Order: sequence, then C-alpha cells, then structure tokens
Amino acid sequence: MPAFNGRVSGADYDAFIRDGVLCLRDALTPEEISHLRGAVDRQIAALGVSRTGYDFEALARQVWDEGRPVETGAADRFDMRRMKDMVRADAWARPLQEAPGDHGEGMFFYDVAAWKHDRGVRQVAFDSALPEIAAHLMDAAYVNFWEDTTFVKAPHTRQKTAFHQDLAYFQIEGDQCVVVWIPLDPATLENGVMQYVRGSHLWGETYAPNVFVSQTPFASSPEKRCPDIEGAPEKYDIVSFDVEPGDVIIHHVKTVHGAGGNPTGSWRRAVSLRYCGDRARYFDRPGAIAQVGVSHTLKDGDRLFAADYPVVWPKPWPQMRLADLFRLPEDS
Ligand SMILES: O=C(O)CCC(=O)C(=O)O
Repeated sequence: MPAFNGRVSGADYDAFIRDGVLCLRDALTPEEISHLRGAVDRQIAALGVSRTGYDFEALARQVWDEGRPVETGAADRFDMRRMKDMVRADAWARPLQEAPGDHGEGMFFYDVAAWKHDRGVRQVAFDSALPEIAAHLMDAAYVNFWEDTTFVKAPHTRQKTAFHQDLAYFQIEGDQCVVVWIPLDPATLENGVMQYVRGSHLWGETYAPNVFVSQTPFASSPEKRCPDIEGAPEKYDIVSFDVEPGDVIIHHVKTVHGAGGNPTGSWRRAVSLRYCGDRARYFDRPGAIAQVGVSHTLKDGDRLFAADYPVVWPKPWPQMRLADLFRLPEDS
C-alpha cells in the first residue's frame, strides 16, 4: 500500500480497492462547486443549439413512442434515429422510468467536454484535490485528465440511468482509470443519487456500453451485455451514499453503476470527471463513444501523451495552477 499524504487514508484506499467505490466528504471547496454549477447552467442554457447537449428524458419519450420523431435540436454527436431503431429491435429492452407523477416532464440533461471551453471546469479538473486523490487510488506515477461529463436530473425526471460499466465507453486499454461523480446539489436515493454494485470491478468482465435510457448495448461493441441489475436488484450488493455539495464519489472504471430517476421537486445536478493513470494506453476500441473535438493522432498502445489528455499530476511545483496554462481556441 502506498504512503498517503493527501486526503485518502489507508482505510479509504483499502475500501476502494475492495469495493470499487469510495465516498470522500468535503473533497471540494464551495468555490470549486460554484465553478461547476456555472458551467452546467451554461450548458443547460445552450440545450437545443449546442452540438453536444442532449435531454435523454425527451429522447426516451421519443424512443418508446413509435410514431414520435426523434428531435435533438442542433445536437449531432449521436445518431439518435439509429439508436431508436436499435432499442426497438432489442427484445430485452424496456422503458427504465419511475412511475408517472402529476408534474409533467422533467429533463435528464447530458453534455460533455466543458473543460475545452470553461476555465472553471479546468480549475476543478486540474487544480483541485482530485488529481492527487486519483493518483493515490490508482497507484499512478502520473495522471492524465480524460474528460468531463455532465449529468443533470431536473425535478420530476422519470428517466433512470441504466446500470452500466464505463470502461468500454472510453478509448483506453487497461483499467487504470477512475471516475469522480461530483454532486452539485444534495443527493439521496429519493432524487437519483448514483448506485454502485460493490465489488463488480473484480468480476473480470468488460461490458458493452449501453445507451443510458435503455440497457440495450451498442451494436458496434463486441463486448457482452451488462447484467440486468434493475430487473433483480436483490441479487446484487448495491451501495449508495447520501451526499452534499463538496462530497465526491469515486468509482473504478469497471464498477457497474446506475441511478434512479428524480421524482422529487429538487434538482440533481452532477459533473463526472475521468482520470487515467500511467499504465493506461490508448486503444481505438470498437463501440467506444467518439470523443468531442480531439486533435491527437495516438495509435493503439500509445501512452496518453497529447494535449487532449493533460497531465494533471504530479504538479511541477506545489500550488501551481495548471488551469492558468491553458488557453484553448474555444475559450469564451
Ligand atoms: O449521473 C448519472 O446519472 C450517471 C453518471 C455516470 O454514469 C458516471 O458518472 O459514470
């Protein structure tokens, strides 16, 4: 076990290695949370005109309603018409939604790669306590930042997040990668906090990505379908944590996880940051989701040395602010 000098105690490290998930309290400052809230608000405001922002709740309604066309505004990252056909052709697929309430329609907002145009997100991703924590949990000599993803469940959102494993969504080989789920609002099981299958990172399996609104695996992935956790939750050791802004939940890239809808009247906003360690290698994995705006020419087996995957740990000197070094063309 490595010697810890940061926020991760030996007991936390052991729990992460055993369970594949760890909740750390007060890991981020109020200022850092406010940077992320600002970025998420801007992403949501751009829904309809952004090329990367989606409302998966609206999409699910379009998928399950035969006659309803698929509308995604300007968002063109995914071929959602094909996705609708894929889900409808899947004999195992079923809607994954909370019971209808009296409140109309919520929103399951999804967007990615805010770090490429939002300095506040870069400050959290590069200069908070998270890179060092990730290095400890991965026993990594250095850490690359992979990407950020936003997951928001507005009040009265019926759509669940289908249980899935993250590895096969990413173009990486090896499993030296951790995902940090950052709640921007208090979150409990009532409003859709994340749920994790304890120990599933040790099952020795890689599962195909699914489309979040259904367990349907991407047809282009050669990997097997994730087990139907929603169908028989009592068979699995599912763990969740009640969290407040400032807390983070970190999971191993092979830990199976999902979430309920948010039938409550309060928001459940979250940002998920992904970090890789020095043993991760680039792998143009069939079925992985194409990343937004990458400019590298890495080949399979390469280290993640590219401007798309900044090295965020170790710092050349303490207190250095890496976010100050980045000026990206998309910066607003
Ligand atoms: O917040 C959610 O509903 C999904 C989050 C997730 O799957 C992730 O962070 O990997």
